[in-house]
Amino acid sequence: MDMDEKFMREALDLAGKGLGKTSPNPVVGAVIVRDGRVIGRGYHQRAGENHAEINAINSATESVEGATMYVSLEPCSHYGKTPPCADKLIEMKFGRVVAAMEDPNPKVAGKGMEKLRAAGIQTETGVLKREAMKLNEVFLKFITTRTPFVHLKTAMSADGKIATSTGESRWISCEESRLETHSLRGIYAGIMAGVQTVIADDPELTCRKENCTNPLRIIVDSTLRIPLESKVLKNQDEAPTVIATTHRADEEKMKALSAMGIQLLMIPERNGRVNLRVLMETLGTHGVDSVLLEGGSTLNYSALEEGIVDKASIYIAPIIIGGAGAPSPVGGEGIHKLDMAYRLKDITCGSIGSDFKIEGYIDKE
Ligand code: AOF
Ligand code: ZN
Repeated sequence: MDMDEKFMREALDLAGKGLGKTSPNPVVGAVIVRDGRVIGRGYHQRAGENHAEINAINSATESVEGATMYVSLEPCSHYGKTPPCADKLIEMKFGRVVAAMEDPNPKVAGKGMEKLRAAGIQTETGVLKREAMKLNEVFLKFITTRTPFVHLKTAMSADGKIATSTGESRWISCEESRLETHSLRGIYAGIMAGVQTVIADDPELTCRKENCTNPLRIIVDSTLRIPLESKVLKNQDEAPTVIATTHRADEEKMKALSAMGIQLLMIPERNGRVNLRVLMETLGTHGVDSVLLEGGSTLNYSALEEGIVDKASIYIAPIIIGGAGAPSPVGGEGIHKLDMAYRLKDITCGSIGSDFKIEGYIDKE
């Protein structure tokens, strides 16, 4: 087995431990190796704290002089909340630095590796690059666009329904799929749903796993139809909620919601609804780097149509519901010509519990 890949895999695994905790920073892992032995390990644990490289150096069991550092993201070259890691690696006299990918942060973008090379350190970039880019897909989108990475997640029956014709929807997917959804909620900064889903299902939209941070609950509601007793309006200390609305919002309702501690975002309209692109830009300015979109079907279509969706995960349960009026994951008007269909690329398919899952990225070309 390729030794560089072996150690980089370890660095990526370490990086993964930070998922959901480093926002808006990337997840990064680092492994220090001498003569085929790992002598130090570290990962970035939280924004504002030590970078992975520094944690690995601090954990080293012997001198790192002449050793190789495997790091899942190019070492930084800029003064942020912490000094440049590249300078530290030069000072510690590393012999070789292997990075999985270049840092897409415009402040770094190759300058970290360049600095190391100029100091006479052997460098290499691109080992397990695909895996590294996938691990930091949120950071990659956010640092270059300042708008959140949007992940559409839905669960449907084998015949493509998300509820029966009478509106019953709990539970279509199996327990394993639902658990995975909760893990996702724990690593996304925000979770978004439309008011129709709130009215129909009264979901909590929290992460019900141990030690997980609740995502910001984002409800899209252009006229403020949300019932004041909805579960998403409760427990604001543990899981805050923002409602994206428009100038058509009811004044009294606005006052009532504000009094409950709910933040309202006034967003311009597009076709009579909340302009989702503007909403994403607004959320970006509030530091929300990632959004898990959990429908319902009208909002899902609007999100696709406005081009804000980056990734989609579709859980398919081995049940058949039927009913011409039973809803499917994506409603709205839909496309008219097949060649206009939204297409997934880089897809992965597999089974989870008794369900089947298909996942991919929206092809924006
Ligand atoms: C991290 N963790 O392990 C590495 C990062 O604001 P700062 O000083 O924490 O810098 C954040 C930037 O540093 C980040 O956008 C990325 O470009 C670079 N590398 N960041 O949070 C790390 N290696
Ligand atoms: Zn750094």
